[in-house]
Amino acid sequence: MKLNNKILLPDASEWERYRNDFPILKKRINGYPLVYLDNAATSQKPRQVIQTIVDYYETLNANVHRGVHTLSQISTDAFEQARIKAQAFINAESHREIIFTKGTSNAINLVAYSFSRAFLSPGDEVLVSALEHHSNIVPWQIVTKERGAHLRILPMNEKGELLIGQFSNLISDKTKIIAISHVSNSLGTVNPISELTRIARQHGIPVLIDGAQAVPHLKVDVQALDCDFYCFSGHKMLGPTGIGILFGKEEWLNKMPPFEGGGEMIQSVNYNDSTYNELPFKFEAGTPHIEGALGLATAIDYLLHIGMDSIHQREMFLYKLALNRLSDLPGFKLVGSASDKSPVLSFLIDGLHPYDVGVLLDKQGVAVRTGHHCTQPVMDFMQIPGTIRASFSFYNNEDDVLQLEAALKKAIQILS
Ligand code: 7TS
Repeated sequence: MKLNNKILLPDASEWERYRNDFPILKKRINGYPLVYLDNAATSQKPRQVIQTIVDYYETLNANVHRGVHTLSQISTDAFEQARIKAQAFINAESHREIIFTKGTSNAINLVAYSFSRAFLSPGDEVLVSALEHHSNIVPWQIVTKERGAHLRILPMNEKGELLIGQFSNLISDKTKIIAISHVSNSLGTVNPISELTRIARQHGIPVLIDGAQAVPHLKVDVQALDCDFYCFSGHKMLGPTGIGILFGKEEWLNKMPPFEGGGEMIQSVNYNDSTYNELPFKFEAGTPHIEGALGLATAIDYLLHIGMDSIHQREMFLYKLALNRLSDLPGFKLVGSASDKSPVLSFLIDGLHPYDVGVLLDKQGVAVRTGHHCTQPVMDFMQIPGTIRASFSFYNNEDDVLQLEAALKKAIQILS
């Protein structure tokens, strides 16, 4: 460990020890060591998370919240402990504000459908930003169309920074909710959320934050951000797929109708009517993804053991190293140069199609994503078909950056 700006940073050998916790990173792809740079799509999983899932099925498996039997009670306790871990991780005030979902998309859909049923009328507006993933556009598009309401867009500049100066002008008494990403998945821009929520608060408008790309890389405190909803996915932060979190302020969740009906979300049912369970269960119909919640709790422990500040510094070091090494290559063009960035390196090589470059990188063991990254409006604004995206995690290392550089040089040579 070394002290850097009061953060205890792991040294190179400690980072290598963390890396060794990820069994898949020992794999070879097409005869080369795997260089996994598609972390924004999904992260890899440490053996601790994998073991939690195995242990669950070998020693704990029972349905939660229903059995009188011992196993069901142990399983319920573990599941509810996972909720409390998620609550502490984002500093929510109460466990009642933590809803288990399938992931970010599911969490945004939950809010869009439930909120719009209660609060959206013809002529109303929902404000999103020009940087959103399709998951934070399409649900709002569906519900605004259903309700005769409209979608408004906060624009950005060519660096990929939101034009915050226009935010107040886009808000009116028709604006019912604002939905904005914390971090852009295709350009890596970190948006100034506290500034946005401060202005929204003055108008009394609730704010939903899509935190899918923030939570794996930054310390997130929903009370400090002062947002009303915050959504994220377990699988992008070392956890399993199929589990995510919706944080919602109790004041809103209490006023919103259930999203889905079924077991667990009710207090009583007859053929005329039903009464709903208390929070958070009102929004959790059916048997939940129990081992997913337990795996997510282990992932949170893992991240907190390293420390979000150390993770952020490590990832930005790798991002800057990669940017430095690649920017001299012929035709290299960075896409997304906001002043506040996360470790997402989106780029183009002049004259080459991103897909062709991606295929040649893969042939040399380097996994990147190419295309529009589920942000077609961002690509339309930039007037490009897509980008090549290398997204970093703390378990990447300098050798990964060098292998990316070598593979990209070769791809350029072959394709030019
Ligand atoms: N919001 C953002 C900002 C995202 O990056 C993603 C997934 C989602 C929402 C949806 O998350 P899900 O877990 O519900 O699928 N982003 C990406 C990506 O960048 N590459 O693959 C998936």
